[in-house]
Amino acid sequence: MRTQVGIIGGGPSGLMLSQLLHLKGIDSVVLERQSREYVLGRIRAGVLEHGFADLMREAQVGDRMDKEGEIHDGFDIAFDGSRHRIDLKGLTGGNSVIVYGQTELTRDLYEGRDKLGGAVIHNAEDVQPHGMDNDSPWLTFRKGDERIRIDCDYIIGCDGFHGVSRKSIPKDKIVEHERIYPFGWLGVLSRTPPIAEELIYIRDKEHGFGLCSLRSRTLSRYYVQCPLTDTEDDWSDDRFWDALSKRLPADVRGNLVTGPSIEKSIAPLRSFVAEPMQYGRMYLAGDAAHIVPPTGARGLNSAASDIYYLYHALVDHYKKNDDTGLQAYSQKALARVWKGQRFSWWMTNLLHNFPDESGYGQRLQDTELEYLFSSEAAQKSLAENYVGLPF
Ligand code: RFL
Ligand code: PHB
Repeated sequence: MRTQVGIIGGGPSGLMLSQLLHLKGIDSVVLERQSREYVLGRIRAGVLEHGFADLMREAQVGDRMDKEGEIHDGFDIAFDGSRHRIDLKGLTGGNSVIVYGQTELTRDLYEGRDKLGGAVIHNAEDVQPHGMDNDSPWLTFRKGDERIRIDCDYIIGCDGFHGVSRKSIPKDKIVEHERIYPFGWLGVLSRTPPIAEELIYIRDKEHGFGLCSLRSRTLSRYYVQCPLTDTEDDWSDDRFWDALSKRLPADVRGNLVTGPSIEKSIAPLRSFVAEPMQYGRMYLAGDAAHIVPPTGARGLNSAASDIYYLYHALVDHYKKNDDTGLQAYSQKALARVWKGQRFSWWMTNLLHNFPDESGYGQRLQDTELEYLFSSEAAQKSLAENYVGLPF
């Protein structure tokens, strides 16, 4: 087989890039290790910035998002029993975010790929990139008993944190920066009406972080921080609702509608960046190159800016014979990635209980929140990062 751009990973990054390239007449093949059902079963992001939404529209898959996604002009932070609204719209001069699940947008991207006849190969086993350091790279994978080779001009690693792309780069050609947090997020999806119109981020001094989010008016998504040693089996639904309820500010506690969980999972929290995001003719994008703790809702949105830069760079290469975008890709993408890292780290520090933190550290954390609530300048900084810095 031969294609222009070989993409490893059929998550949001890989699908979005292949769809955008297709619309510009550039050929690609997406190799995905899992089945389509498996990819669509992953419950992850819920908050999109407008830059991401614009890419969805440019990729001609934004109709359902525009119809069913909810525009959110603000969210609450609850601390010490009271709630403070972060007025995203007012603080950013009219900006907001869109609440639309990653599952839904991945489904839209798959449908977009189907409609155009895009090549997405599922259950591709043992995918390997080769020859990235010369002019004719290729991919190999197994499908059943068949071993298949795809020659291409470029390889794009969109295969998430545990993917093969980044791991295929020689150790002396890449630097990895990492911070692991001493807790995880236990997430529950339930077919119940959300507790409030907008998201509520909670820091409870005694129990720690909580988050009330949603997917629709009938589907709620909640999180609480939990020890890294816990597993889903440690958390019955009753135990979860009790833990969440304890963190809720008193004035909304009565609005919580509980029900059976339809999904429950624990995600460890990690900050990670690999530099540079390129090795020869292979470029990394999205979670393959960097991840953030989900507290600032930046992960998918950071992936979107990588795809935006790569898409334009590849179009310039194929349509204008101009490689400046490709040459500048890593540097340009990383500049924005690090801002998302800083913000996610800051939000995580602001809102979680750190088991080993001293009294001094806890007082600083309290003061950071008190300062935030009292300072419009501090709220503006939060708001402009949350809605997404310009691409
Ligand atoms: P993905 O989604 O991990 O997709 C990578 C794909 O590559 C496949 N793959 C391989 N394919 C072939 N060969 C291999 N060797 C392969 N290895 C892996 C995988 O099966 C998979 O299909 O990466 P991508 O596309 O870069 O997308 C990134 C986002 O998924 C991620 O950043 C977000 O979900 C992060 N995130 C959030 N981001 C936001 O912007 N806003 C949010 O509100 C938000 N909330 C969240 C989140 C992530 C969470 N978790 C579980 C970590 C909430 C949570 C709880
Ligand atoms: C979610 O709805 O899953 C969600 C929302 C906001 C975050 C993280 C996750 O910061």
